[in-house]
Amino acid sequence: MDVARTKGLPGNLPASLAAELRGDVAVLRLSRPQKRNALDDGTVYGLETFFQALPSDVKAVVLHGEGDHFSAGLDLNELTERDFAEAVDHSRNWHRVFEQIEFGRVPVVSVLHGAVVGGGLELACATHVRIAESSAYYGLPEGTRGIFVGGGGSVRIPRVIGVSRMMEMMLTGRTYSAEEGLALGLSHYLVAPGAGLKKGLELAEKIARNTRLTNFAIMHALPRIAESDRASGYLTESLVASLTQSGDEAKARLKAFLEGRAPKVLRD
Ligand code: 1HE
Repeated sequence: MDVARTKGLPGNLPASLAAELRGDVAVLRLSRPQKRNALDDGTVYGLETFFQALPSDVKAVVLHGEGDHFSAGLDLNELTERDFAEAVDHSRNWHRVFEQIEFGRVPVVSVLHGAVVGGGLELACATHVRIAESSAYYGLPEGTRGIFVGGGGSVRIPRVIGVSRMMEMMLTGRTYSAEEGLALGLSHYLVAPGAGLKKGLELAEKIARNTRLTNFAIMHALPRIAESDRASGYLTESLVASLTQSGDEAKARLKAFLEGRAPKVLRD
């Protein structure tokens, strides 16, 4: 693996974010451990800067957190003085930024540990592949704090665990462990403490080897197809399938397999 580099990454990130390049994978770290990586406005705008300015040769991103927790969610200090209109703007900002992650240019792998709560869980659910270390736990304390999710959580989280489970989490303030989160789909992998970043880089490198068109189709077409009616879904799928197959790289990969030069699909 390459030695960490930062060349080409935006130099104007806030102190709460640290970025580096490892080959064609960019690694972004939430770096505000003294506040448990609580997401203040500066950090949220910094996420936007990072994802907007990703160098064109970056093919995947790994997002992780410094310290004992992935993220304690919204920085509650910023909540106390807002009026209604400011609160709407704040929520809409989170929506815009997290949409850039979910529907951005490259897939994002998140590495979760410790608290993954409130806005931290909303952020995690905007990423495409989630790896949990066994210390991870998930919660939506908004319900018991007298507020509501505002970072797109009510749109994304029910698509992962269902409306009923999210409702119960918010009503009772219950948390799910890393093991439970794996069973529910909050994470796709469960690894030992400290093993998440290595696994994240390994998966991001695999993702980076996919063709650009396929990654685009998986990130952008698949969720839209899944949300459309069947007839529109079948139509869109056939168009996207044809688009990806027509690429030179896809043709070369299929030919390589038929000539015995490409890996087989074997069990992990
Ligand atoms: C914070 C925050 C925060 C920690 N905003 N400052 N999120 C929550 O309701 C979760 C709130 N946080 C916690 O429950 C705990 O901090 C943790 C379980 C995550 C970690 O506990 P611990 O014992 O390791 O740390 P701590 O002593 O509680 O916190 C260390 C410092 O971080 C402390 O500040 P200090 O100046 O006294 O050192 C805390 O005040 C600070 N801190 N979490 C502000 N969240 C778009 S809408 C999204 C809505 C939400 O996300 S609501 C859920 C908010």
